[in-house]
Amino acid sequence: MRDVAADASGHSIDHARGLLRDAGRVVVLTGAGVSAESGVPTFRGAGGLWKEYRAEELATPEAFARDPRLVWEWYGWRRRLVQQCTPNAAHIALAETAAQRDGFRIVTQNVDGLHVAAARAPSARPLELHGSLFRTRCTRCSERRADDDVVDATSRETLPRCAACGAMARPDIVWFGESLDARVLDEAMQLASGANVCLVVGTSALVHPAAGLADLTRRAGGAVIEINLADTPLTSGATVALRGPASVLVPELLAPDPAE
Ligand code: BV8
Ligand code: ZN
Repeated sequence: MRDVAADASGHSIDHARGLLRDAGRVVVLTGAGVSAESGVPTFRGAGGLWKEYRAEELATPEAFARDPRLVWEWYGWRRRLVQQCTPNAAHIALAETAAQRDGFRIVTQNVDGLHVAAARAPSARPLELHGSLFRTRCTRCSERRADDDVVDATSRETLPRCAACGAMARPDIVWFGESLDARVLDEAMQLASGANVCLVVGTSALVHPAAGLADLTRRAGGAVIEINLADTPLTSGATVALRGPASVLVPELLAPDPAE
């Protein structure tokens, strides 16, 4: 039985809150839409373009091999942009719930680090499926390093270098055509197939394998709650689909019952 409300009517919210209340294990899957109200451009929304490039054109190993300076210039721009942004009410409500409630885990496609910034406890730290804007990885020895410096992309010589072996460093981000970190993907699939509820927030659900996680929950008999401004390929299979901005609907959904 699917309960879709054009807007987030009380009935649907109550239904979704009931599912979350009764759930032992919850996995949350987020996309760019959860950070849109923090000012982070989404991929397919108006801000999805940088200069004349689409994200899918620059976020590939081929683009980096062809012109690492251009790709680093893009990631440098995104890093500076995101450093002006702060977690919104959706990030904060998710982090607070994950800190207070066992079996409530956040899995994100976002590389903006806003779920990490909102986390006040290790259990609230998200699984970052696609990496982070604030980490680099060596192109030779794969050494990973936290990095929130300003990127100097004036020439190949000025690009970030590996502190261990001196080779060129790349953003520690999963590009299109590249496999996700096997340990991270495995943990995400375990969480999804073991969850009673998969809460999907702000994703167009077009990029795989991330988009397949909600189906794992559904196939295991769990419920899927979707929060988005518009329909997605997940809507038809969702138990409850709520329409509205994440920063409003997520806190409403996760607020403790008045009685409690
Ligand atoms: C891989 C890091 C092995 C980069 C990213 C199966 C079928 C079809 C294709 C494939 C498949 N398996 C593999 C593929 C190929 C590919 C893929 O899925 N292509 C798509 C485009 C069809 N997948 C891969 O390449 C993956 N690797 O599978 O390796 C392999 C390799 C080759 C072939 C087979 C197997 C790697 C994918 C990871 C790529 N890296 N990010 C960077 O950031 O620079 S993906 C990137 O795009 C994001 O991380 C995210 O995953 C995706 C963007 O989606 P969203 O986050 O959802 O954002 P979007 O803008 O699209 O939507 C925003 C949504 O929010 C909208 O619905 C909107 O309505 C809503 N919204 C907006 N505002 C709000 C809101 N909702 C609520 N409130 C609001 N305020
Ligand atoms: Zn190295």
